[in-house]
Amino acid sequence: MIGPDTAGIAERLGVAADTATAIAQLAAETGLDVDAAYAVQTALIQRRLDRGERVVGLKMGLTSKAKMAQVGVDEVIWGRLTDTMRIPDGGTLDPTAFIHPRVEPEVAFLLDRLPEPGEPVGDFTDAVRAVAPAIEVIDSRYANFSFSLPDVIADNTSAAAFVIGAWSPVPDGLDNLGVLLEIDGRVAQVGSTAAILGDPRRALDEGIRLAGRHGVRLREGWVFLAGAATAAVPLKPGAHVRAVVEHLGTTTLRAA
Ligand code: OOG
Ligand code: MG
Repeated sequence: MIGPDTAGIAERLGVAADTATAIAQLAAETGLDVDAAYAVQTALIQRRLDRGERVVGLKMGLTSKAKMAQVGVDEVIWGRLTDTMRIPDGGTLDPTAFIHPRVEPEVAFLLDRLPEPGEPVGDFTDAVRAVAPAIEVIDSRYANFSFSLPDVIADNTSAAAFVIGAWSPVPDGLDNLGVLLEIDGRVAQVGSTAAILGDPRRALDEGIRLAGRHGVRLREGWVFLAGAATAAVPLKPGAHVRAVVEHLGTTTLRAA
């Protein structure tokens, strides 16, 4: 049997992102399953590497019920972050370079040395050097932000951009910190880090395990986004976005 056209699908998704033009879902039509979808994601990232980008981290998706409910997919997924997706803290993003961008509040980890594949993480503070509040900008390349599980995996889990606040040493607990997303000084979402798999530290175990299945090993110095604690909110031109994570501080982003 001939499998799905990995390169062709990655090209369609890559062009959709480059031209900020939505496309129709494609997994059903092309017979993409989860494994084939991760192969498309790899090809999509390779397209970025070929033009000089570098992978700088891993992001988790759908680690909270709020997110699963918002997009109607209930499996934890992961995607890759590259250097050009990073926006400096307090920086500006041009929303017209995206299709229908949304922002969501996250917790970021700065990875330290990780155990060999298959070994347990052990002490979290050995694996993670620092933590920070973060904002992820997601932008599904599919029309109406509507997709199946393999569709969203192939699309690098809607990754578009991210902002990270100041790094802090790893606190004793990360499992019950208040999370706030403000747009133009008004509260848009409130939540708790407990929404992220009960404890965002668990997202790291899941990331190592799930990415490992596809031969991807997390590296020292990488950024790790544990997944949004709340539903995502549309990013409108001119908006000023602020994410606050209790004890970790604040990070901001402005839409041009
Ligand atoms: C998929 C990406 C989900 C998260 O933090 O849960 C994600 C999407 O919502 O389009 O990044
Ligand atoms: Mg996210």
